[in-house]
Amino acid sequence: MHNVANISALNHRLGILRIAEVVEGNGGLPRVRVTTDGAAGDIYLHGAHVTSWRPKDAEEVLFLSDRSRWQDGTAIRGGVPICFPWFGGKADDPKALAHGFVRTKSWQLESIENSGGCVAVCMSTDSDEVTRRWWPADFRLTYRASFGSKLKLDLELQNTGSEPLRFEEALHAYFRVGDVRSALLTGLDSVHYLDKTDLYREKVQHGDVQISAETDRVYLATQNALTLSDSVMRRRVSIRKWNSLTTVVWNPWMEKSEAISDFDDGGWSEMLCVETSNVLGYAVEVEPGQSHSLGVLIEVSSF
Ligand code: TA6
Repeated sequence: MHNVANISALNHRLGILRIAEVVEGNGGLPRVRVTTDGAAGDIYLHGAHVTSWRPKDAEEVLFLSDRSRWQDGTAIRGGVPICFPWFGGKADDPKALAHGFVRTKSWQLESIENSGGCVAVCMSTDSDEVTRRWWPADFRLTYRASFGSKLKLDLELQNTGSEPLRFEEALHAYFRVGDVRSALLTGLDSVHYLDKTDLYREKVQHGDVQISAETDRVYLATQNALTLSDSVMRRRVSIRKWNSLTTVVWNPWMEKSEAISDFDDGGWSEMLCVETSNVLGYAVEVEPGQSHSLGVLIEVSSF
């Protein structure tokens, strides 16, 4: 389906010479590769999945597993998977794909625009007979990833049907860190969370989040901006979000990551997921003809 001729036709139609090219990525999957004076980045049509972002003079910001699979029907391990229309398992169907069906689907490349060195790549996907088998809804999703000195990700859902829609969503970002054991996530002090490693018990965060064991938490009713401080890479990653009422923080730690076949050895210590989301009781409702957008702005500074 993704043959070289199609990739080169897409590049001919939408690529921007020396700035954004559609190329064959891992597994032969089409990828938009952005290279400007200010930043470099990659986004796959498979899942509209951002796998890399490197602002000028900075190291890679996103974690990507060396053992990721690159094939239709499977999610890429790392980068920024898009979870929709459910998060985790589907409550009423244990056979449904975890985190929904759009991260394993091929999206349409709509446009690539360069504005002052910031390159915005826009992709979309619509409901079809396959998605309706899992979720009987009519929708259009549009995703705009802007690669520049900041990374801006914006996911818009349009309800194209005649019934109200209720869904969960997440930009499940895997941040690369030097050593998660010495990373600090600031901005969630006093926020209540559900601890998925402890039967979803509700707890309260005291101070910064420090990772010293498997961590899988849904922070509730929070729109707070966050800072991920990394004393090994000597940098701070600022994470500002909008239209999002939950933040998920995940690190599988050693044992759990060993059980995940596409996670590389030791990868758990080099990543932390901080996920802009609306999940569980904070699922979003959208009336027919209406839309909703969820977004995050990521910035890096060194120290
Ligand atoms: O965001 C945290 C989480 O829901 C965890 O519970 C964990 O399973 C993770 O996502 C990864 O899910 P995946 O389906 O990509 O293996």
